[in-house]
Amino acid sequence: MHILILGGDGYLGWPTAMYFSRQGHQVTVVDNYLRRNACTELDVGMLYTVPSLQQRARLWHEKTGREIKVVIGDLSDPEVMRSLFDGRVTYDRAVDPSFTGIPETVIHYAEQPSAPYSLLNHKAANLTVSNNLLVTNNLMFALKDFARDTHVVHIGTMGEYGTPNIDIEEGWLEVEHKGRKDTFLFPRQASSLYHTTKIMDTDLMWFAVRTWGLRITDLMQGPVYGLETNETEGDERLYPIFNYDEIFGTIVNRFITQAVVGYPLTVYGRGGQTRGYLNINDTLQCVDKSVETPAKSGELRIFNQIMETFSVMELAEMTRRVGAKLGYDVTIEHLENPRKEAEEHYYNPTYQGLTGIGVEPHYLTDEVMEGMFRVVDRYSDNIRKEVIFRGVKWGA
Ligand code: USQ
Repeated sequence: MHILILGGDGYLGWPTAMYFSRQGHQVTVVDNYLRRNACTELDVGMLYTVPSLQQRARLWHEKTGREIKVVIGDLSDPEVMRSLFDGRVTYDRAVDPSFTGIPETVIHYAEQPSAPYSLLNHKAANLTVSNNLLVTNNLMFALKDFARDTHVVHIGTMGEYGTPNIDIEEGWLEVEHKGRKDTFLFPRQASSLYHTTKIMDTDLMWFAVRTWGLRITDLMQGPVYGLETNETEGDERLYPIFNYDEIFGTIVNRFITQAVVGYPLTVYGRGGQTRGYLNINDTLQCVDKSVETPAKSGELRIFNQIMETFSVMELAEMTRRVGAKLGYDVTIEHLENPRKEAEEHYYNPTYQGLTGIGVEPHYLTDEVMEGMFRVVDRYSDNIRKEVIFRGVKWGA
């Protein structure tokens, strides 16, 4: 299969590229280094230096003999997107002469992924809105014009639902109103501008599915943790981009980094905020199973991509417990919450769809966390305490 990965440089994009390449698929990655450049501009620091996409593809080739094709380009430019489907970008036919080049699957990660970044200021907000919506819309039009049978796997977010006071279904809700019934997208109410762009993505994709019969799987993913996948095999040059700063770092990765350098764990507010979490290896499994069993033509299939739920305080306590076992003195601090979000709330999402198509969940056990502590500790000299918390305020 030819798999096109949009956003191939990111935390999930590069591991996904190696995963499918290892399986023998033809993989092309596209990226414009938006996240790397934002990290440099904001001087956020990363746990280790990550080679460029071309360098990583070369390393991968040296290790496995497999090719990952790299295209550097801005997918919010419609011509860059269209060139991937209309023959302007040529793909290697050496492996299979009948290969048309049209990707059978597109995995769409090409978005500004950070909620705090989207609320830094009006410029970052506009970049988030324009990048995320234009990339998705450009993809919809390219598929309509050149590749209606191609299956899209898009990474959405559980944050689209927010924290409603009712059970969260997988994407859809049957509503009975004045004696009549219909099925609608589950009501969405995001708590950041970034999450709001993901709601708008879903709406753009639902329009394209209804109107042009496209086939799309939208994976509503929770925060991901971890850095080693089966393909990295302990070679740090193939590790994903790993942020621990307030803007691009996510909570589990941040808490472990904070624990390693003796920085009090930054619990925002009361810490009752509950989310669904998953291991980076399970992201790969979920995407893989979605690719293997694609959505039908004219179907927008939605899965909730989480494996278990935790509150912020539960994660902090676990980090403290595991850290103590390893000899770290971990403390917890409740900071005034810079975000506008419910700190105690009902949270009961359904998430059986992906296990129903064969995903086998891995959980955040003490052993898994210990493994992450060990890797992060190797880079403890690189950790810059001043980027851990800067307090980007939602309401300011
Ligand atoms: N939090 C803290 N302390 C911190 C960092 C976060 O208490 O130092 C809290 C936040 O207030 C929030 C929760 O932990 O309630 C999760 O925050 P996060 O920064 O790990 O995740 P979030 O901003 O929601 O976004 C991340 C990814 C995003 C993805 C989303 C899935 O950056 O790309 O879509 O997780 S979800 O959270 O389910 O919407």
